[in-house]
Amino acid sequence: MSDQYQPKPEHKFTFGLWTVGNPGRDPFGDVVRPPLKPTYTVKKLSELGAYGVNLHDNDLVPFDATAVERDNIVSEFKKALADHGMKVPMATTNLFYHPVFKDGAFTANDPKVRAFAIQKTLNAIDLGVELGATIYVFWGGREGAEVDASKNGPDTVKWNREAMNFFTHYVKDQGYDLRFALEAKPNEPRGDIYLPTTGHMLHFIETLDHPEMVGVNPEFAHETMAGLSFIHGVAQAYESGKLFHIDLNDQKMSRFDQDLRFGSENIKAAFFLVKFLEDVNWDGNRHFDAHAYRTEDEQGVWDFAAGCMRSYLILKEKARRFNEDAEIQGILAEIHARDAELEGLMAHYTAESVGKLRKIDFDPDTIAQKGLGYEKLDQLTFEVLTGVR
Ligand code: GLT
Ligand code: MN
Ligand code: MN
Repeated sequence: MSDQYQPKPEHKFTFGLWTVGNPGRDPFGDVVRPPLKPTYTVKKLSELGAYGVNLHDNDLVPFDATAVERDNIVSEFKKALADHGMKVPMATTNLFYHPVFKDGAFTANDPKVRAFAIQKTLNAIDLGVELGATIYVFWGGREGAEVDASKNGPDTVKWNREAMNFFTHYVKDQGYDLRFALEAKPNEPRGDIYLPTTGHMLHFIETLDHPEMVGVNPEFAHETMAGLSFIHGVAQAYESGKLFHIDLNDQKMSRFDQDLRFGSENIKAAFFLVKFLEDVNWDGNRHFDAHAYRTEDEQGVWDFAAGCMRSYLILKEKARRFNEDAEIQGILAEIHARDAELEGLMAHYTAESVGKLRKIDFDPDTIAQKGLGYEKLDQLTFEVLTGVR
């Protein structure tokens, strides 16, 4: 293995405890791997070159743990983090596994369930902050419906909003350094999940009491399940200052949430994503929310984790080559040729610019005759990716 592709903490790669810890259960079959102890996962991931681990409250502390058990588990885990120089940059709440959440958490019809979900999340926020997290993810996997007669659409949006507002006020009151990242998914485990895409989330955020504290956590698999372009959603979130976190994995379109090893399916889409994050020098962690195939034993799990990071670094190197390729850059320079006068007119509405715009004598037929060279550009991209250039 070339050292160039060896992950290091400075690359800021993180994994959820639930990702490498995924035991391979699916709706048709039981676990295929024994559970991994969180402290062992910390050690193994640090040996592979990761920067940190992220977790749900119950990935670390069992749902029914007593306060004393909780404190013992947390102090043992903190020791493992310190021993291996690992961080917990992000935390989240498990609001989907226990049967109490079968009809949702913040959007369950039963107010007792909604209140319990808020109580559980307050405790989980405290846990995340205690471990050093500065990003808190909300993935509302059970916030949805199969029976549309069962819930009133606007109520579910309102309840979701009230919960988010409750938590932003709590975080401010506590003086925590914590921002929220909302993660969308179109379906699974619910027939339909509310706020199903990153675009829905971006609008919802603007309706909150403290929108500045809340951004998104787009996931490659989830946008792809919805048939959408992940990179376009990521770019929009970034441009709005809302790309607080990211879930990297891979996915075949229109299927169940596969959470595949990063780069394993859509190489070109993964490439443009990595290129984007690196070109804009995005300062977030490169978090992998994926898991090993069900066919794997523990060694396969570490092969999977190493593969996610190595593939990212390989694509990063390909992005560097793309950016330095004279022929590609020549085509891009032509495609991106600017027109300061016209762009100045379009940038801001004024009555004067309307007058000027109306006077320009465009020749649409001539403009339309120009070929744009995208065939060549895309072929050159393919050649960079396949190592021919
Ligand atoms: C669950 C889900 C992921 C979310 C996790 C965070 S939980 O594994 O499939 O996409 O990011 O709650
Ligand atoms: Mn995810
Ligand atoms: Mn997923």
